[in-house]
Amino acid sequence: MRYLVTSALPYANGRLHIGHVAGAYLPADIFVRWLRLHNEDVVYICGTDEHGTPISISADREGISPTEVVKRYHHLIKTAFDALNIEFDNFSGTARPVHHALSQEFFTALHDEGHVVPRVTRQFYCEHDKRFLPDRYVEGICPRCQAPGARGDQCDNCGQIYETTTIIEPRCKICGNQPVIRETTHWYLQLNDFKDQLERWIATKDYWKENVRNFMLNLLEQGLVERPITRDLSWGVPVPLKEAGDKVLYVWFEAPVGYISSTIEWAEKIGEPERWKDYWLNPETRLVHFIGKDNIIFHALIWPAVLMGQKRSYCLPHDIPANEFMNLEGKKISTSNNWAIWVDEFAQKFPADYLRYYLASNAPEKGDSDFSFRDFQQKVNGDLNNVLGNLANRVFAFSWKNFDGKVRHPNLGEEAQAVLDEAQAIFEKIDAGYREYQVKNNSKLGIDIARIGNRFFDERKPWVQIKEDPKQVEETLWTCISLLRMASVALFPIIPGSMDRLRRMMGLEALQEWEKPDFQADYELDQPEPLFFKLEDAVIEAEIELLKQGSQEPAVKLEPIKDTISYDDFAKLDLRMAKILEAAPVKKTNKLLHLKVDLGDRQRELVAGIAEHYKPEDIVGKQVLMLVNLEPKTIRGVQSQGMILAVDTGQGLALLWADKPCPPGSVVR
Ligand code: B3M
Ligand code: ZN
Repeated sequence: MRYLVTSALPYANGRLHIGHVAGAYLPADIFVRWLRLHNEDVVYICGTDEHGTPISISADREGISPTEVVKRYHHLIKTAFDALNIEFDNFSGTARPVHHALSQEFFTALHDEGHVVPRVTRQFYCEHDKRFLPDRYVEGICPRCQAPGARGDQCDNCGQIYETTTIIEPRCKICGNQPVIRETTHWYLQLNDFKDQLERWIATKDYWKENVRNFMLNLLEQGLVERPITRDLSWGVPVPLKEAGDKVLYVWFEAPVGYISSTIEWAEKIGEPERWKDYWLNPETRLVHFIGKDNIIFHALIWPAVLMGQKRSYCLPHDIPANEFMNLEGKKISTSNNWAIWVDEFAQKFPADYLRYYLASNAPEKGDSDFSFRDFQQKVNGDLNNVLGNLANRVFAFSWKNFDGKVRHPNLGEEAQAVLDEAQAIFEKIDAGYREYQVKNNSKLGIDIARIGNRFFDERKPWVQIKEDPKQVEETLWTCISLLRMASVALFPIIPGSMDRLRRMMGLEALQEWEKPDFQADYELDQPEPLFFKLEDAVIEAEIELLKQGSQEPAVKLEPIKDTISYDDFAKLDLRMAKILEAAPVKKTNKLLHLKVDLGDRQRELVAGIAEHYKPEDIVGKQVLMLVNLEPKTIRGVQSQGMILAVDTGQGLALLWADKPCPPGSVVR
């Protein structure tokens, strides 16, 4: 079988957190590893989503260009995937030329056939910022489910997309003002043109996950409305029409095309530039899109329609395993509130397989799941250490001690045979489970195989039997090693690194294909080393503390920008560098410092509300920015002649220094 597997393209505007990984990446990587073990022909594709308002808003916020945002986060995201051993065949980005060209071709094909038509439409416009406000530039209340915080193009709460202008209590994300509605022209995809084809196609998808199928059936029932696929933005793929001016393609129109452009890039990299066609232009290819539930509508409805409207016949999605979300310690993961665990950071502290195992055993397959550090500790200590690691340790130690690491295939008695049969039945279930993306159940079943081994070991008591019946002990050890070997195959897609090591310790070759249980082998063991180590309470407590602290850094509350002033207004401010000569607390308050400053030609005294943030001895001798022509005011009996300036960071005040020494009194312009 030929497979093309994709994971949703993460926006290149932030770091990767565990929620992303649990939904769209780890399950895909596990599936792909399992396919490869079965010698299936599979290409696993991803890349960063580098356009759209998520990127341009981040760029505005960080004061850098979209290109810089994309470069920074593409790199960080890729590093995080590497750290977790998520192995794509290609990891591209949608700002690359090959993607631009292909996306435009996609648009043109639809346009040529009349599936895309221009419409004069009403759109939010911010009079303050003098621009149209696409998608995430507007926020308000969802017109469908009434949830607050709904974005212009989609509501996070109900997953619905809607006509932006129907959003309730809209606000401009840049300045906080209420936008007005203006007319502009956009190009609309005529989804209805594909209605029959979509319905026939969906009818063949009875094997889809229920959440995805129901979502689709529901949409088809509601009726397909035309969707605008162009935007007023300066960052994106230009619309390939003269009359479109400098509008760009809607990010959700072109991002899925990234699956193809990334495959083209892959084909070029391996030196077979035509190879991508073997996958994408082959109706037999099983195209599998791993995504989060908020992406269903784009992958299961709009993207297939876009593919149907092309001149070439592309394969359509075979399956769309969409996962639910993962929460963190009972709360929704939120990057803006810093309530998140960053994968790159986490992978520096813990082995990748711990996270892979935990996320797999807790995968949000049917409903949302929760990451909790206690539970993480318990799964690592309980399952990996106490069950799997323990079986390996005791069997290896015992075999070395008594048999010099050589365990020969015995004449199997009934008891041992029954144990092997029991494990083999589980092993086969696991194999079948991977085909259905059953990551969660398979992690449990894989550990169950080792559990059977521990039970058998305990029953047989080889530490007693070694004196009375060494033959039986050999049988016990061989049986347990056979179980470990089964586990090393069964769990390989989930925790490949540890299972590689386990096989090395068993004197086996690295796993190349899905190995059926071997009940004939003799073993010459390698020196054992612990497979896993325990997570101590102190380590876990420190992590919990860190998470809580991090989230207490309040995200800076941005205030609306004040009304425009003229240069003359600005020029009225007399700003200078002032050198602090003396500083002392003002009596009976803990907020104020009494300062004496040098302005070159004169000295001044003033009261500054910085005592909670700076100690007198830390600022004496420093030069700070000061407004010197503010009208004097008496504060706590001191005449304050001016004001020193500081940044309100949300967590305190930061004084402003110059980055070169400057004579006291130097003017700021
Ligand atoms: N970047 C949305 C997201 O990260 C989007 C996925 C694109 S897949 C083609 O949720
Ligand atoms: Zn605005």
